Amino acid sequence: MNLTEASLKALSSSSSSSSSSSSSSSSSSSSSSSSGPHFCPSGWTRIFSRCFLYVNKYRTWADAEKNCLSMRANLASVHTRNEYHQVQKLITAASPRTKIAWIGGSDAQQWGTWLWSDGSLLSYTNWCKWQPDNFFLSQHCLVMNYSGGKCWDDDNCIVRWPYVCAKKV
Ligand SMILES: [Ca+2]
Repeated sequence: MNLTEASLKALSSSSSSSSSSSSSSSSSSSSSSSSGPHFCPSGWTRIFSRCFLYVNKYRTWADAEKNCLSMRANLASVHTRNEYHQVQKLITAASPRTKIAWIGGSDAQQWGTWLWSDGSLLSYTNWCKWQPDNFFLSQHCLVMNYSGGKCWDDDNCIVRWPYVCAKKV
């Protein structure tokens, strides 16, 4: 569990136990309580042990991550080739042409050191040839479905792309 998840959990448990009057604060994710059955929320797709959501709205990487966080998720991390293909299928199903999309990798903190925003270890990679190239020394966020190879590219974090969120079931 990463820090963000931990703090969100702490927030939700304190609000549910101490303030019964403010029921609206937890309404957005009421169907996914940790004690309930292990389903993905409506609209999310289960891929192995996580729930994924493709959001076909153009956002910067940070705004995309922020929106994922508001749904108790992070931008998606991807750990195997099979998982990558499943996420690609999710995008293809929602979008006539497979599109470039943000996922949760970035090396903004330390150039060349790629991290997933959900705190998991970045070991599997699917970089396109010549990538990551940090073009104009300005590319520190990870897009998938780049070029004909539908592989990964580092892009400028303030470019707007659709994005994929993921969270544990
Ligand atoms: Ca690049």
